[in-house]
Amino acid sequence: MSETNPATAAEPAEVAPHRYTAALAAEIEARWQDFWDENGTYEAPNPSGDLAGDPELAARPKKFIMDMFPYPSGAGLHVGHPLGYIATDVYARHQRMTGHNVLHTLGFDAFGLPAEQFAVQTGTHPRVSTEANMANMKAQLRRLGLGHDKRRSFATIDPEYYKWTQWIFLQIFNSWYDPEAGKARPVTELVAQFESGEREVPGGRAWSELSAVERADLLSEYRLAYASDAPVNWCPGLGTVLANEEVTADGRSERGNFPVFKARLRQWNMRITAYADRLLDDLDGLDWPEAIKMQQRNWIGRSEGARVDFPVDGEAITVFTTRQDTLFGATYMVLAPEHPLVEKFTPAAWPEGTREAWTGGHATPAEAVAAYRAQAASKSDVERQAEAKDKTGVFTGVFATNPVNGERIPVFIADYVLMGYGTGAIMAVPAHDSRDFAFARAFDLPMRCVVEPTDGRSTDPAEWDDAFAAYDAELINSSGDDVSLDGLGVVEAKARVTAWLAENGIGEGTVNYRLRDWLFSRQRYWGEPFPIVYDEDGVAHALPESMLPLELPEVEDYSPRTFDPDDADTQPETPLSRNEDWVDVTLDLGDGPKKYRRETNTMPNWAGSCWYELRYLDPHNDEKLVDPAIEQYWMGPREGMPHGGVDLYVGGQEHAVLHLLYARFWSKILFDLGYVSSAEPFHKLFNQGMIQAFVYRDSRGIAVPAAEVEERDGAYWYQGEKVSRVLGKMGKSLKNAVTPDEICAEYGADTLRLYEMAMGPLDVSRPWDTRAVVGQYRLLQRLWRNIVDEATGEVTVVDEQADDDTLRALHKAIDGVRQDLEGMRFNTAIAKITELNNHLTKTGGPVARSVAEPLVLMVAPLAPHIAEELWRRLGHTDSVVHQDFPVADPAYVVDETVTCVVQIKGKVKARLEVPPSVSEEELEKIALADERVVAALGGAGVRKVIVRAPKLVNIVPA
Ligand code: ANZ
Repeated sequence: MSETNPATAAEPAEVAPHRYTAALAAEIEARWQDFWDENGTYEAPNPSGDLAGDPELAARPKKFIMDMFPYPSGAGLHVGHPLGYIATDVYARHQRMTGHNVLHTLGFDAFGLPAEQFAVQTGTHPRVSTEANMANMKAQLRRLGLGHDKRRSFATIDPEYYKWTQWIFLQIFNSWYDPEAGKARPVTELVAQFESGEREVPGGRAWSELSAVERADLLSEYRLAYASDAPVNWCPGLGTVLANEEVTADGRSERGNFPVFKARLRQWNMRITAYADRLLDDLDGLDWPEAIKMQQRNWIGRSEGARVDFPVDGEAITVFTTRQDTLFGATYMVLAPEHPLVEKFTPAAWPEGTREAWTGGHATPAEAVAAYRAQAASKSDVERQAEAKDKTGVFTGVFATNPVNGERIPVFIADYVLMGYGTGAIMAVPAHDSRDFAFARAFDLPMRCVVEPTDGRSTDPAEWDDAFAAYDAELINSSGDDVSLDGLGVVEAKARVTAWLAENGIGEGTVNYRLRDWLFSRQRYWGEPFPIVYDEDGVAHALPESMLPLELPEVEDYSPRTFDPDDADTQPETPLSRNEDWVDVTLDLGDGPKKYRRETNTMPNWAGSCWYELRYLDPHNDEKLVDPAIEQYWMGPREGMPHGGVDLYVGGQEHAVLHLLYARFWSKILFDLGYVSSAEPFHKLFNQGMIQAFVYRDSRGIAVPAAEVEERDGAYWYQGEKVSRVLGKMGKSLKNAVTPDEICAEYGADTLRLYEMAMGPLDVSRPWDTRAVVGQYRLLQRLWRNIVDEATGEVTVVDEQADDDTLRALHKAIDGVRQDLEGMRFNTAIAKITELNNHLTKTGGPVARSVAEPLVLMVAPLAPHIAEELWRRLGHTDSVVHQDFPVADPAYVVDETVTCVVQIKGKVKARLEVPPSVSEEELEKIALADERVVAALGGAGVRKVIVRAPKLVNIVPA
């Protein structure tokens, strides 16, 4: 806004020399920031190091408090970014003052695309630009006075850090999941089982007879990190594989708008699916927002159902269904167009019974199938899953047999069935599944009602508008020669038919997951290199630990090779592969020097954030991932935290699944292998809201600089033109970013901190309003004035006893602020401090030391610089950071009472002293129990009681 700053406008022309101004705040803040750094004020002692010789410290409970660490973007921070960092800082400071040993620091998640793209455009090494960005962000964050243990900070791009990311990769590569033990075990133990014959080698040969390649292929089926030919989104125009989220609905790259093809390429994967059940089950022990747990559950998508075989031409189509109870209602089948059986089946001509509508107008099944497959290939999974009513598909020309009743049912291909889910084939039950219903209507297929409708409709699907899909209903029309489900409820019918399928070898109960294995390689430069080399037979070998870190080599060109955008038959060529000196190496991996080729993909940018909490614990360890005693102390399980983990993790909701799921997965592997005692990384999760900002747009819809917009007569104007205003995101592209630097310069960091914390409950989004910041500035000015004489700079507090009113105000504030800070209700804590401070201002006269000191201590977590300054000025020599938080005297906290008048038939019979907050029910009870009232009623019943809490009760006797 282009108006004069109200704070400076309100400043008298002659500012008192010792007034709390932005200039004084800047001086105080810089001075204490330097002091804290020099004195290591925020350094957290570790149990086996510093704590070992200090029993008092060692006895303290710990608190490990973490933020989701930032990506060092070139744009720097706007005021929205530090919201969470300030909140964790306030919380950490309060925890320190309430007797905890607090670990709080911040690192950088610094591999990633923006730096790489910048490198491609400018030739600047990503490390150079990333480090410049980090330096800038560090300076911005330091200005906020965040109490981080700086010895523990690092970036994921540091070779000393990614050495351990690579090391963890190797542990994962060298492990398999043993479903019987329910945990990961070393691959060497699996090999021992094959060698001894305890576990059979598939195909019945002996392990010793297998070639090296055969052994490698077999182990690959078990390893938790494995290379496989996975269908991926290959974009020749960009020269890289893309994540699903990077592909548009019409099958093109979001960036560059090039065609994207589904191609099978050799890629690294992580077998996260092996952990699906544990990832689900352990959610129960976590203190996370329910919505996030729900998103993880949905992502994992556990469905209990059955696999059922439908015979066809001597083969079987296996379907996955969650409604095996509806088998008698299956009137046709659908295969995903990519299903491998489709080629096998397709007969030369349309068989008898084929309807016109099923053929798609094609002369033969082969033609119809080929045309339909081509059409389906151009659609994304998202499009295919969309609940569109117009279903498409074609008949394959074959009929399958429904195993429960022997009926011949036609087999279709249709794109609403996906290859990547279940078995890629379904039995269609149009009466009870909406998608099948729509398809059956379009293709004129029979429907049979097998679950009796409970909503009043008939049992004839021909009369329906949609499927009947309920669970609490009874089965009908479901009797065959061998099995009958009629009269059973859905749950019993499922159990009955599943048992029957299993007895007859036709199917079995099974659990299916939506979760897929994690595609773990990228064709990029700016990521962790894989510690893997291939021998001449193409067998992958792990590098020994002594060869870690495997550092990223220097390259001339950071971009992947691009191709003709329409040439689907190309293959990615990674930036690392062009560096032959690096790629082709002779190494001795224990059996003499041999030639190898390095893996030239890099890890995805999620890798570095999968374990960073552990590095904060023991950041300089180059012998071990983390010292077990240190890990146990900060993260180990304890009461209320069955799986251990970080005590508080704060970050945005956008990381609900991927990051949080991947980090949980890695934790579980490290736990299984005995490297850590915590099976979960983050015990408590908190999502902060967003700081929003007004976006102003001109008539063409283009955002205009918010700072230059004027408000006049309820409308908004930019350069004489009327502009519109909506609440949106804050950011450079919307031209509405406000930087913390500007606000610090204008008011100081303490004011910014207070403003951000006072804006509302932390988990709620809130609009930024620069003009409102001054309110918190004034609070700090009044606080200062209550303790320091603005003219002389002398401390004005007196050693006299405070009056009762003030003591009550003080202790109520202490009681409330303490609870609010513990509960992360920072906005209400600030309101209580403001109230107390206003009370002191109103009372006038010098403030008693016994009130001023606890007030300063209460302010310390929120506005640490001014608190440190006032604390010292009050004569203390130790930092305010490690003082004890004040404790309320209960004698002053009890509510004062108010007098309540009790009337019977309008006449006053009693006066009661009650708390002002008494509820109506409570007050009625107290009144009716009062002996004077009981006596006055003289045994008469009560007809009516009118209560006006807390002052009046009127009783009407019967
Ligand atoms: C018969 C049936 C009858 C089904 C009924 C549903 C209702 P969730 O719960 O999400 O796991 N299905 C199975 N594989 C599929 C695939 N590859 N593509 C599309 N749909 C597929 O969903 C499981 C249900 O989704 C399965 O149960 C199957 O349809 C369908 F009244 O089988 B059902």
